[in-house]
Amino acid sequence: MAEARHESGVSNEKDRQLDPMRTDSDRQLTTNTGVKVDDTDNSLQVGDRGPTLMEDFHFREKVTHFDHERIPERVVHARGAGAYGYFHPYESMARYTKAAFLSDPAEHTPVFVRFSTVAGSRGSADTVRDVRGFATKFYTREGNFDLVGNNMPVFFIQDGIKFPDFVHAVKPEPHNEIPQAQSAHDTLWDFVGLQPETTHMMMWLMSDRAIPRSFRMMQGFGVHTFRLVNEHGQGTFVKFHWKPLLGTHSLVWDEAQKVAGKDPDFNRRDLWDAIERGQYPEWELGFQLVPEADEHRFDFDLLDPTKIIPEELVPVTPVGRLVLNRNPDNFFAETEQVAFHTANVVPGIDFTNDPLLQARNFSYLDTQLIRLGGPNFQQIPVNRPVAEVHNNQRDGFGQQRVHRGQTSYFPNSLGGGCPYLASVEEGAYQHYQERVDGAKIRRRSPSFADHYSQATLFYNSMSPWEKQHLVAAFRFELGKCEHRHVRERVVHNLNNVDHTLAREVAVGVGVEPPQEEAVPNHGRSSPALSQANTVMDSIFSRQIAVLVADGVVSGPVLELRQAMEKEGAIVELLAPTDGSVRGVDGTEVEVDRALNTMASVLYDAVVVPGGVNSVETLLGDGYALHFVTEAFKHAKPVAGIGEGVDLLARLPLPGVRLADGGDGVAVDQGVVTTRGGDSDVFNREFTRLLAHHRVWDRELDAVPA
Ligand code: HDD
Repeated sequence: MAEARHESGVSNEKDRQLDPMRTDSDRQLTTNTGVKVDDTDNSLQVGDRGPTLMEDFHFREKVTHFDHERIPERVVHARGAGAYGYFHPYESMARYTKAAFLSDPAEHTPVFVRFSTVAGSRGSADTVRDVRGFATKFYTREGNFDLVGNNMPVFFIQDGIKFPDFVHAVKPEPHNEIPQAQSAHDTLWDFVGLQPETTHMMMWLMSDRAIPRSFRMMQGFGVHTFRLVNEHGQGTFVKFHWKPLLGTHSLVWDEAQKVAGKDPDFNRRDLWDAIERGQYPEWELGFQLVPEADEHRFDFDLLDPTKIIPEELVPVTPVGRLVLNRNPDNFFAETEQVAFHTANVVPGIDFTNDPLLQARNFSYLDTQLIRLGGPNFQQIPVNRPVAEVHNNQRDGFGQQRVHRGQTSYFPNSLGGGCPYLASVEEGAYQHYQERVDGAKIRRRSPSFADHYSQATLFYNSMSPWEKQHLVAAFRFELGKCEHRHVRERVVHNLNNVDHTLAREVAVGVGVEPPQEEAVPNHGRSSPALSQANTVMDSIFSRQIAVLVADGVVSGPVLELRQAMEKEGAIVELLAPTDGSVRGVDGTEVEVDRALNTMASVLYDAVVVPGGVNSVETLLGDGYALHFVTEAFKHAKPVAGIGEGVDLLARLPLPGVRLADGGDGVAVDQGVVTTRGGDSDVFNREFTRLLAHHRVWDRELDAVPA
């Protein structure tokens, strides 16, 4: 394992630091004190039939360790998946920040990234409707910088003092711990209806952003306005953006719910597999930069975390590239024990007075103390900086270092004055010297008061299919609320966003639609917010299912496979049973998986190739028929070749025009079919559809699957 890693050239400073701590258990079994063990199946007992003896130290140690194996899961973001990689800037950003890791394109900074859901516990499913965490630890040579972001650019609340209320509302209800990992329940919507500052974020949560196809296909945002500081002490406001190279793509809600059962590890597995295949996920870091002089230029407050800076007002400047190229060796040691903290910053990056950020700067350190059992958690391998650590903080549970010398205080003369202070010129962190004065007050700034304009901006920016999904999501979620007044209040609140939206949601959840428009829709939009405008130029790492049985005409299948794999897609042959099928020409074709172990929801597209007997077998297999129909329902490209087209003709695919007897290639509603046409044309059309991710203009609701 370690060798493979080095061979692939992934090794970096962090990797080398971890190496001595890696343990391979390819030796004789011992106790924790290193004593060799010859029997770990039978406890020490008196005679054949017991009792067990207290002196059996091996038994006691083994069971005691087991009894203590669990640590508290994260209070939010408990379920996650992580990976190592590196970051490098495209060019020096020294004009804005003195952070060393942003100053030299040649410098590759090691990173660890953890993606997560928020509401569910550690064992919940990946594809629930939820925000996704996107937390990056940069192991820079000036210390660790943690960018603890989400896949949505705004947040539910404006002040961190509301965080416990919000989390209590969104988590399973306290009396019965139902529902797991879901937002469709009364307490969340009760809170939301009473707390209008949640409105903008709820629009994001009801959008397709909340059900990403892959961690590799979602954006990341630092959310808050941070501050960059250059070597002259000059500050610039900044919003951090991560843009996935593969574009921002989502599942269909019906699909997401089914995936949660078919493969609860869907997103986690996808990340792991892509890295193992060498298809390393990549993101581009971008900055929205706002000079300090422009702080009050906007019709919202830069300190308000429920607001974006529309990209049309301040474009995103591309800054650098993040690549994830190594899976962790051990989930608990690394992904579970990694400890992020918004206050982990390096010289050149500073905070603003965003009250949510200020609260976070308290909360993250605090939570690690209970979660990781004491103040030495930074010494856990995944958390250790690659920068040197020297201070007088000693003792505490789990201290790993053996500090030598007589002194552990400052100032001292007995220890030669060590560790000694650094000057700012030598790289010491200096907090930005912002002038602040005012009375102590407990009041939300009036500049945070507009909760609707940007929610409306988001709504206006959605394509017709995104609006449809949004309305359907509100209907689904509110439809799960038992209390009518909860539904009513949310609908009433939505009327402040858009009258049509409120009315459409109202009809779906059986409450009286608002008669009057609360405020006129301002009509502005921001194209950058729509997933319809994302990257759609590649089928890299897309998963294609090809349904086969004995008698398949294998030639076009192999051609298709070759063409797709050349572009980085993954093609799997599924048959009623695993092993192999016999092609119509007698050749043996290897099968990747048995149909019943998979489901259409685990693929991006499906192909039914030709072969009279193969298609006849599949036509008699309800599972196969459901597979194709369901793929169609979830807006996926569907393809038929030869007799495979006959199978499609037997399915309830409303109004789809299929290839006739000629040698053409028909493309209709994202269904590509040919009876014997040009395979290049066929493959090209199929690739184009797949690169577009989904065929959103299809009528999906009519399909029974
Ligand atoms: Fe948080 C975890 C992101 C607001 C308190 N948060 C956590 C993680 C992410 C975020 C990605 C998981 C880190 C990991 O993978 O270990 N949180 C956010 C974002 C927020 C936000 C983008 C708003 C912009 N969080 C927020 C507030 C508070 C917290 C306002 C408290 C006042 N968050 C926590 C926490 C967690 C956490 C309780 C749980 C586990 C942990 O920190 O390490 O401290």
